[in-house]
Amino acid sequence: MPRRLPNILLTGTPGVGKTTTAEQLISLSSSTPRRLKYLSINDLVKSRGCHEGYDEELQTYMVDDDKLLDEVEKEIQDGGGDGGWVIDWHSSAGFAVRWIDLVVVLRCEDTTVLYDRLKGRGYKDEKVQENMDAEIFGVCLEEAQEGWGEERCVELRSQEVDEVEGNCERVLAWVEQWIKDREAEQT
Ligand code: DAT
Repeated sequence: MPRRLPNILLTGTPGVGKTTTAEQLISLSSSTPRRLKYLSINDLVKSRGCHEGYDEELQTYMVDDDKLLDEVEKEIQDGGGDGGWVIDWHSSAGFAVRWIDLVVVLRCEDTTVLYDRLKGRGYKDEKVQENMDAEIFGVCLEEAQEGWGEERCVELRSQEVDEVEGNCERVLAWVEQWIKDREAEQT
């Protein structure tokens, strides 16, 4: 059974605005027939114990990828069911291509902006630098394009506050188009 709504992976370097954008997407879609559901992988890692503890030095959970991907698979019914998931994670590695219809890669290439956001979270200099390097080199975008191809990956700038709403509107317009295309295929 094809899913009724597309699944969207919202990815990008930590601090680019994935959670902010996902929350707004969920809120904007909540009063429409295309209600989207939020899946925070950060929360899943913690609530389902998909990790081998918290590394104080690296300021991160040591994620057990196999366990995590099993939990994601369960949660989104292996890409079956109704769909409509907005998945928030800093990586697309290990995600089955069939699970996801669109990968949205948020970008904040102005490193002074990203620096302030990451510092604001209390990250150590080394961790801030590591994330800024990942953003400069476009690591998340490259990873996503390798998996889904350029046509199923969209890169959106997320530097200014007012870009969040515009980005959400673009994603929602894409959802509408995805539905129309599926309906056309079935007739
Ligand atoms: P992520 O989930 O990618 O780690 P976030 O949504 O938690 O990022 O955002 C990090 C911080 O940056 C948070 O204080 C909100 C702010 N922010 C996010 N997107 C923004 C944007 N487009 N313009 C300005 N601030 C933004």
